[in-house]
Amino acid sequence: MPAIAIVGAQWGDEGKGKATDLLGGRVDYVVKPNGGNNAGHTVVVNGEKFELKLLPAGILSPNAVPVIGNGVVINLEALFQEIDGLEARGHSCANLKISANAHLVAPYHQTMDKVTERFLGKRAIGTTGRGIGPTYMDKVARLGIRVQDVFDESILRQKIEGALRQKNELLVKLYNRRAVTVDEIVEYFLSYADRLKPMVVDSVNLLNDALDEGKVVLMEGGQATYLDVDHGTYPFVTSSNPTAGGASVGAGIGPTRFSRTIGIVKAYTTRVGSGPFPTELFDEMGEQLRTTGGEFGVNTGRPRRTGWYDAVMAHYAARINGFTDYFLTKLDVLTGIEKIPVCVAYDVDGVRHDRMPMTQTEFHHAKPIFEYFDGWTEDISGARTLEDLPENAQKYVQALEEMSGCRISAIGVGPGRDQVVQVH
Ligand code: 2SA
Ligand code: GDP
Ligand code: MG
Repeated sequence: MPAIAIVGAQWGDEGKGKATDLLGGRVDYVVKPNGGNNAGHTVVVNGEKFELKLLPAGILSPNAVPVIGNGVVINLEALFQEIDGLEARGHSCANLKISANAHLVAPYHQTMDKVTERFLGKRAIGTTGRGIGPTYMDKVARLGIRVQDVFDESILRQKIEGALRQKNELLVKLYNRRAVTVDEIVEYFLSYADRLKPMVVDSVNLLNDALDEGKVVLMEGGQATYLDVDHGTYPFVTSSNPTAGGASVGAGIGPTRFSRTIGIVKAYTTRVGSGPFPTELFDEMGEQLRTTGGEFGVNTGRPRRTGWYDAVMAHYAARINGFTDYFLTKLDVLTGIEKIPVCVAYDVDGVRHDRMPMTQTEFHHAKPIFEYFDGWTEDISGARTLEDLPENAQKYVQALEEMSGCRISAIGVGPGRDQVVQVH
């Protein structure tokens, strides 16, 4: 009855989509437990590139049933655009299931996301502008609209009336925007009802029945550990829990059913949006990692900030999530670098920290203490076993494994589905 979770170990874009795709052929269900169309997962299948946002990357695996879990926030317009785009390319989405408890992004959530960012000025989070934060705010404030509400017009209207009383105060008085009418929002949601209805399920029963029958369920986390609203670099985080505990809540699968929790970690680090980043590079090497690694936002096209691998963060992420193993991705991007630095500790105002410091103020002041590893020049994109890797690449991987809190079970050596070194 294995339930497996895939979780980003850094600030996102570690290659979770590819990891899901890799396992997709061996699983029966792929669930997205958190986030929404702020996510961007790129998967390359036989040279063809797919960019998934709201849909779990598992949708590309014909034998896996894709599920959008209760913990997700859904923009219906974006959902159907994505489905239409995939179907136009010959990928059926007919199997897609959506939790009746998932929350819906309303047009006013997107407005509020953008205006809030503007109000924050220099302290802006650098959100994707997709209305994710305001939708989760309404969920917690009990002002949210859920998928199931779209099928009960009277309830839908009542909930929207309640929400708009507060929203319109904000929109008009504070944000200098026009008031939204109840009718236009009701109409917006109802216009999707017929298309949505056949996909809606009680995903808790669906997934737990599947586990009872011995099926394999994969939870595909969006964003990452250090974007987690509890464990991340708050306030520079997303508004959900993209960690393993969040996957349990967001899929409705109890923690005792998890058999494996896989951390996806890049061989270097990237971040998009604001916030502290101790190993960040501001020089030509940073530009080289960005160019070679293709580090640009899937959703917004923003250039990603780049830096070296941070073993302190990886070790702490392994604890937060209880990782059983790591998939180390994008090792090929480091090819040709003479000496590769790895952050093994921080210097915080003259004090050495081997572990994650307790406060954000300390983390903002953290300067990386590096250990240096010899690089390699050989093309490693064709490697499929550890022995195929040059000796220095093997040593780099082994060192990361020793520092990062759990074993490395697979290594990415290129974007393609088959470009993986399986470690036994
Ligand atoms: P939000 O929109 O409220 O979730 O933004 C809050 C923070 O979370 C970050 N965030 C992300 N970081 C990396 N990748 C994400 N997905 C896209 C991608 C990003 C893109 O895969 O490339 O296209 O720009 C993602 N989604 C949210 C965000 O940058 C804020 O720091
Ligand atoms: P996600 O959000 O974690 O799914 O990651 P993204 O898709 O946003 O970003 C990861 C990028 O790296 C994508 O363009 C992938 O195609 C690519 N990728 C994944 N694994 C590897 C790898 O091992 N090597 C290289 N060169 N690219 C990879
Ligand atoms: Mg991404």
